[in-house]
Amino acid sequence: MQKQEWNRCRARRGLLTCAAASLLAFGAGCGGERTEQAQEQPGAEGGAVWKPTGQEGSVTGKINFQGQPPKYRAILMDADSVCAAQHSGPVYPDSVVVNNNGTLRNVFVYVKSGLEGKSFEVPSDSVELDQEGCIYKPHVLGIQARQQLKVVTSDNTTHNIHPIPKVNREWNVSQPPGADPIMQTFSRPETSIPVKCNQHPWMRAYIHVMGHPFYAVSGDDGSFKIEGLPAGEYELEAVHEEYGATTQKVTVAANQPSAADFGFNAKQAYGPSSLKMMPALALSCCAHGSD
Ligand SMILES: [Cu+2]
Repeated sequence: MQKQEWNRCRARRGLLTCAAASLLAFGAGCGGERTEQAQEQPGAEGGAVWKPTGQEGSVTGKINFQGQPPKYRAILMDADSVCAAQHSGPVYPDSVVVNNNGTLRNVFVYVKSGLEGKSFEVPSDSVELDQEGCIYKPHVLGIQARQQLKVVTSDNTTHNIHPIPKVNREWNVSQPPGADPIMQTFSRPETSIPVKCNQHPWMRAYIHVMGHPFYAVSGDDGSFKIEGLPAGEYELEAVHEEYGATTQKVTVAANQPSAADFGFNAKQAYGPSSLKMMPALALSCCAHGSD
């Protein structure tokens, strides 16, 4: 803030208000510089960008399930005949899906802590979210902060993709039949971002934004695998949209597979996921436009 401007401000708004405004203006200036640095040097926020050495280990496991899953009614798609016509039988919500072997599908497992001080390259390939038969595919996906999300549609009806994040920028974009893919990014790590479609209220997906590439989603056999982890001690978290989150510690040795099974019980209360924005994994606030 220039001297003249400062005097004008003090006369009109008082000393404290002007001091706060001045600090904010200074902060904004610094943010601008940091943006340029971050663009030139992607790893600047958390030190050098981590590179694999070929000595990495892995973690595999499965998500066991106990108890009674909710009994769902078939989704009523009559409101849009295009959606209904694409299914020959009843379609059920894919919130709680118990596999034939008693395991739970669509659980997101990720490294919650143990990677402090490392920063990671943003993959150049995109992660795809399709809309097929008025259902999101996949139902749960992981993506790195700043990596491109590519939303495509296979349906002959208009969808409306509307993620509702808490710490990222909210967006809401329509996609008519045959439209180009919608390309979007999320700037900050955040678990469990619900995605809805304003046209079809039953459509729901969950996006988990990570500051690193170490995550997986349990599949139709309830298993998951996180590969390429540097040797170390980690805390893993398993997150399910209905049951919540549970954590456990795991040690990964160089060139070795480790095992970590999780369990969810329908009768037990679990807390919500609580991804902390670790300094090394938190990305610059202003590196990508307005969010
Ligand atoms: Cu839709």
